[in-house]
Amino acid sequence: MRRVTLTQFLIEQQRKGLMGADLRLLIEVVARAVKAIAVNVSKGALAGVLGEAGSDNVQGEAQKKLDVIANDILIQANEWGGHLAAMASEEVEEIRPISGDYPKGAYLLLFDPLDGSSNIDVNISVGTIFSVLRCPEGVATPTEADFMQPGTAQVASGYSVYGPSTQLVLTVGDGVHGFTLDREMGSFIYTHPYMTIPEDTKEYAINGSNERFWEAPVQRYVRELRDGKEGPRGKDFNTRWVASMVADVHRILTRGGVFLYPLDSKMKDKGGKLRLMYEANPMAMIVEAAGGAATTGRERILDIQPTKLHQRVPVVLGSKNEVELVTRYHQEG
Ligand code: AFP
Repeated sequence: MRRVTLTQFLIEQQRKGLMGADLRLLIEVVARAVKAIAVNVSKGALAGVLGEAGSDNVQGEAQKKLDVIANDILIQANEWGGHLAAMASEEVEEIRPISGDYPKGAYLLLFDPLDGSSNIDVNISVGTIFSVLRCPEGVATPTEADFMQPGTAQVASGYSVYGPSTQLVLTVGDGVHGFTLDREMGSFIYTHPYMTIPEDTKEYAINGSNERFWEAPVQRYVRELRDGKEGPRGKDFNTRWVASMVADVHRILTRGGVFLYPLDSKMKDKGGKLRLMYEANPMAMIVEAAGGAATTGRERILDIQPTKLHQRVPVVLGSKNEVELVTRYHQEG
């Protein structure tokens, strides 16, 4: 069997006119950073990388050592290549313009360096999420305002999941493609062409401990799922909740499902739990490109006009018919 590497795949995409050389380079550099993060994640306690870093991130959450390591790897890998005008990280308050020592490129890169990091110490899958925007025309030194583009403006997005194998999943708009890291060869191999999400599912993911804080439409939806065969849905549903968004989304891309991190009364003033620019937008682009849907319960995620770099939103994504039902329940109030 012919093994297609990520590099070959990207060159073929470029030949089809789906991306330029600079976007190809950008994705290759992110993939290289992902390999370096995978090495650190997989060493675990042997490399002394588990546990707290002793600092808080911009979200006020305790940083793990691997959060800091993954963030540094992504910044160092991407800043000198000439393909970026600026970067923004979920772990860092301000955007990071490309230093004057290096040439500037046409793209803005946003990333959540290590999503699900509270799972690291218990050896459960974590991941990296990234989103690529175009730097507005004529802007030499981008500011935060230049990042305030809706998810529909993303030119590429992707994530890696550091699990039993390391996988990289990405889209440049033409379908969703998955690659598995061959650790011996050090290269990503194209293993999952055109990943699709079935329209229907019997599996849902939500942190049920928040039930009493949810809004009525989400309480209704989940109650009906739990009522199973005897309830209005007429079929049994199963729950899965990894608490690493990458792992939950990856399962949905592999076999369907619906993922909810809805608004709840504990975090209403913050707007939700998950971050629009680093989690919701890139995942929504992937999920839609795979035939699924992604909303806040009220509106399509990709249509949101961001107002803040670290903005949070409610998220409902996955199998289309379930996402549409949740959204309808919100409209009905
Ligand atoms: P951490 O990166 O702090 O572990 O947060 C992970 C996350 O943002 C997302 O990946 C999970 O789906 C969600 O939080 C889990 O939230 P709960 O801890 O409330 O279940």
